Amino acid sequence: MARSLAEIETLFEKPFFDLLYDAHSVHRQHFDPADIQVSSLLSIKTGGCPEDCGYCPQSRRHAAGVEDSPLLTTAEVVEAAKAAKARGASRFCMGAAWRGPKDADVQAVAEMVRAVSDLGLETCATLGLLREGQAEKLADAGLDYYNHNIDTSRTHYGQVIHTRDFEDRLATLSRVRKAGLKVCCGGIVGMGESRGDRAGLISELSAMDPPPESVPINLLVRVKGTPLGDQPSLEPLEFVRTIAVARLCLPTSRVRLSAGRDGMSDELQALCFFAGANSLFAGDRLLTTPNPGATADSTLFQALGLRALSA
Ligand code: SAM
Ligand code: DTB
Ligand code: SF4
Repeated sequence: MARSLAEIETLFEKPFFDLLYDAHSVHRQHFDPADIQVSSLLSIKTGGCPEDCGYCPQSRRHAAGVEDSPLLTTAEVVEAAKAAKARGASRFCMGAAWRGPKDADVQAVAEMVRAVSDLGLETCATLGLLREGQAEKLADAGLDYYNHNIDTSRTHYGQVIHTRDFEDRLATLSRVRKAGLKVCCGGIVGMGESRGDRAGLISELSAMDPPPESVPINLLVRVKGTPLGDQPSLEPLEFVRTIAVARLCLPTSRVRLSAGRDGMSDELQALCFFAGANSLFAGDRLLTTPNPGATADSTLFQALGLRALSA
C-alpha cells in the first residue's frame, strides 16, 4: 500500500536507530542481505548534450571540461562489456548524453544490446526521452532495463532542470513500461533540496504502479563548472536515512547505492547496505566521474560478507 507524503516525511523524522532497524527488517523479509546486484556503466556517447540538467558535466551549456566523443562502435561496447563481466558485473548499462535518441541511434543501440545480451549479461540503457515506438525497438533487441530518473521531487525539479519537465519524464517511463521493459528509476540527493523534497522523490517512485524494479539513489557528484559544482555536501547520516526510507517505501525494489560512492568511507557504505541498499555500480568510472575500483570493492565485500549476484 502506497504511503502518503506525510507518512514518508514522518519516517524521515524517526530516531536514527529505529529507522535503520525497521528498514533492515523489511530488507530481510524480501532479500538475502548478503546479495548485492552489481552493474557496470559505460558512456557510449559522451558530452555535448543540449539539455541543461544542473548537476550534469555532459551538458554543452556547462564548462565542466568533459571531452565530447561520438557514439562508440558495437565492437568497442562488447569489449567493455566482456571486461565488466570478467570483473563480476551481472548487468551492463549503456548511457548516452542525448536529450533523446534519433531513430537511427535506437537502431545502433539495439545492435549493441543484442551483442551484450549474447554475452550473458543483463542489459540496461539510459538514452534520455523516448518517442513512441522506440522502447519497443529496444525491447525487441533484448533490452532488459531502461534507466530514466525523475531526479528529484516535483517541487524541486524546476530549480535543477529547465529544458524538459517532470511530465516528459513520466511519459518516457510509461512508454518503457508499455513496451514490457523493466524500469530503473531513481534520483539524486544533495542538490540543495529539503528533506521534504527527498520524501517527495521517494513518494513519486513508490506511487508508480508497479514501482521501478531498480531504484538508483545517487549522491550528487559535485563537478566544477556545473551549476551545482559548489553545492554544500549532504550530511552523510541524512543520506543513510534516505536509503532507509527508500527501502521501507519500495520493499521489493533493488535500491542502488549509485553515484557518490567515491567520496564515501567503507563505514558509511556499510550503513547504507544495512539500511537496505542492495545494488551498486562497479568499476573505476561512472559515466565521466570516478568510482571506487575493483580492489576497493572486493575489500569492502570481503569485510562485510557481501557477494555479487550472478547474471
Ligand atoms: N542523457 C540521459 C538522461 O539524462 O536521461 C541519460 C544519461 S544521464 C547522465 C543519467 C542520470 O545520471 C541522470 O538522470 C542523473 O540522475 C545522473 N547523474 C548525472 N550527473 C550526475 C551527477 N553529477 N551526480 C549524480 N548523478 C548524476
Ligand atoms: C544513475 O542513476 N546514475 C548513473 C546511471 N544512472 C546512468 C549515472 C551517474 C553519473 C554520475 C556523473 C558522471 O559520471 O558523469
Ligand atoms: Fe544531458 Fe542526460 Fe546530462 Fe541531462 S543528465 S545534461 S540529458 S546527459
